[in-house]
Amino acid sequence: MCSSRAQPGLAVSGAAMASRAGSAQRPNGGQQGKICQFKLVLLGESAVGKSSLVLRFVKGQFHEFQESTIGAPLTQLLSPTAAFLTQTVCLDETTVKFEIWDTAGQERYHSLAPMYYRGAQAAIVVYDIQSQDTFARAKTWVKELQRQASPNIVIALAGNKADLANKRMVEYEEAQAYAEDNGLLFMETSAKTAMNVNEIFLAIAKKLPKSEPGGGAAGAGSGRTLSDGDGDPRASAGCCNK
Ligand SMILES: Nc1nc2c(ncn2[C@@H]2O[C@H](COP(=O)(O)OP(=O)(O)OP(=O)(O)O)[C@@H](O)[C@H]2O)c(=O)[nH]1
Ligand SMILES: [Mg+2]
Repeated sequence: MCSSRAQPGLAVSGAAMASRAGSAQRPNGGQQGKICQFKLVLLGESAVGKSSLVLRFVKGQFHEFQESTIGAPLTQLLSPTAAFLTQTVCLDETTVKFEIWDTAGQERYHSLAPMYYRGAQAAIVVYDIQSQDTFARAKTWVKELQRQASPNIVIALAGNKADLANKRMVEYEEAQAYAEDNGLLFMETSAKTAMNVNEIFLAIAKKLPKSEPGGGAAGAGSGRTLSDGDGDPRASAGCCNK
């Protein structure tokens, strides 16, 4: 069994991770079948909670006053408009390792987004349930991904800040219908309360194609290990190593 809690881990570069192969060592000493590594990008209007969702998923933390993303210290030279973290989800027979690119939502950085979603196997497009504008922006991100990202990209729509449902401006049903029409995974999330944060990453992990049929895609698990570090957004991921 994988540990069900995030653990402090090592800083690992994207290039180093991409070259890593072999089977996963479980904390109890057992061996898992294979490791699949995928590049995942978060997109959405500024202040919808992209960084907060990543922080919650990777470190189990939430900051009331999260700084707007313009870069993380280690990545500033290579990629000034996104932060890079990794996190691993254990399914029954597969370990899914996400290379997570948390982009800056400010409009002035829009033209740089393709650098991050190019080659991504998964994307989480985030909006704030308190704002129709952010939902409209999420739709334009989905369109852009459908036109310009990898054809098989798994896209999840996250209606974040679900803890503020009393100030809701986007109805659950409206977003769900949109997601259904466009073949997206959909969940309302809260980085603050952790509602559906692990779940949305887990749903993506399950939906991502594994190279071998039946290779753990349907398994349920929530264990994770943690590492974070710098890397190159152009590094490709998505291999399955037996
Ligand atoms: N109540 C509540 N506040 C949230 C939630 N998620 C994020 N926030 C707050 O919303 C603000 C913006 O969050 P960020 O995670 O920085 O948003 P972002 O999408 O990364 O913004 P950019 O980096 O500018 O693109 C911060 O003050 C967070 O504390 C949530 O689920 N609930
Ligand atoms: Mg951010």
